[in-house]
Amino acid sequence: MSIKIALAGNPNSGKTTMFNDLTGSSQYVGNWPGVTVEKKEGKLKGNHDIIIQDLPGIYSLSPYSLEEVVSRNYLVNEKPDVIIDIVDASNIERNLYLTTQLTEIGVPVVMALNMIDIVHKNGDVIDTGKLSKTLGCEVVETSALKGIGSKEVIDKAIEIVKANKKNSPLHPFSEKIENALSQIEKVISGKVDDESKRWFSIKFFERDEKIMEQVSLSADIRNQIESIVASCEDELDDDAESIITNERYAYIAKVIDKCVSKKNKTKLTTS
Ligand code: BGO
Repeated sequence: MSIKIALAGNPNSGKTTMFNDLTGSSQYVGNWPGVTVEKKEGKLKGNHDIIIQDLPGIYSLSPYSLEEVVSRNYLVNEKPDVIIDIVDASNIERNLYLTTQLTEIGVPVVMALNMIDIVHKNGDVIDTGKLSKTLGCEVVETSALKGIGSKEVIDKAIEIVKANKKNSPLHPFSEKIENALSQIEKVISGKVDDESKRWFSIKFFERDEKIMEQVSLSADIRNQIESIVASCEDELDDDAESIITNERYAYIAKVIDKCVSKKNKTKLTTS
């Protein structure tokens, strides 16, 4: 059985280092169709049934950059069997912004908590068990530069695919938004596949035109979605996109508070 694994992560998270470690010389480099964004694909060293698709380095899955659009189209339309989310553990807070979005797509996610050597060197501690439980995905510590953990990440990813495990997005938005999202989910039911309906409802909530164009929705459905979004905006007195972004940051701050202890915390003084 051939398995498709996608590598996603922020620029400089160690994605290329991990990709090279996993694939060795078995790589094909080209461009994504129609755009001059580099496309790298390879086969896992020692098991050529495992195809590894390297995605461009990205911070988010917004519609505003070519790299992000290429990545999200691949993840949502081509549907790899599993995503390996490469996170720079020494910059975990910033990197989790993408993670919150990857876990909404409906494809299982395994997190490679990379650059863990730097975290250890700094004397910081990340509770990977808590992180895994909180985010609802497997977390494996890695140091791609030293070749540590890459095999474990791949093994976890393959195990998840073979067991047909799904990760449920545990990242909840506040009640009002969750209500709006479930109303949108109902309205678009049957128009998108079940596994991706959360992703689509969030994108529709954000009025993401690129995604709206991909799914043919009648004028009536569009109007229903617009009235759900507008009434939530009214209640929360903010625009839909900012509402989602701010809630992601608030959620990440809570995750960090729960799972990360920094040796050198910036201390607040009263003087
Ligand atoms: C340079 N640990 C540590 N300590 N470093 C790592 C790890 C890790 O686990 N993984 C990767 N790196 P990319 P993207 C560099 O290139 O794979 C390092 O953008 C340098 N180069 O070696 O390129 C990796 O593909 C000169 O560092 O990331 C690389 O995601 C001085 O992180 C950098 C210092 O990795 C980015 C570092 C000329």
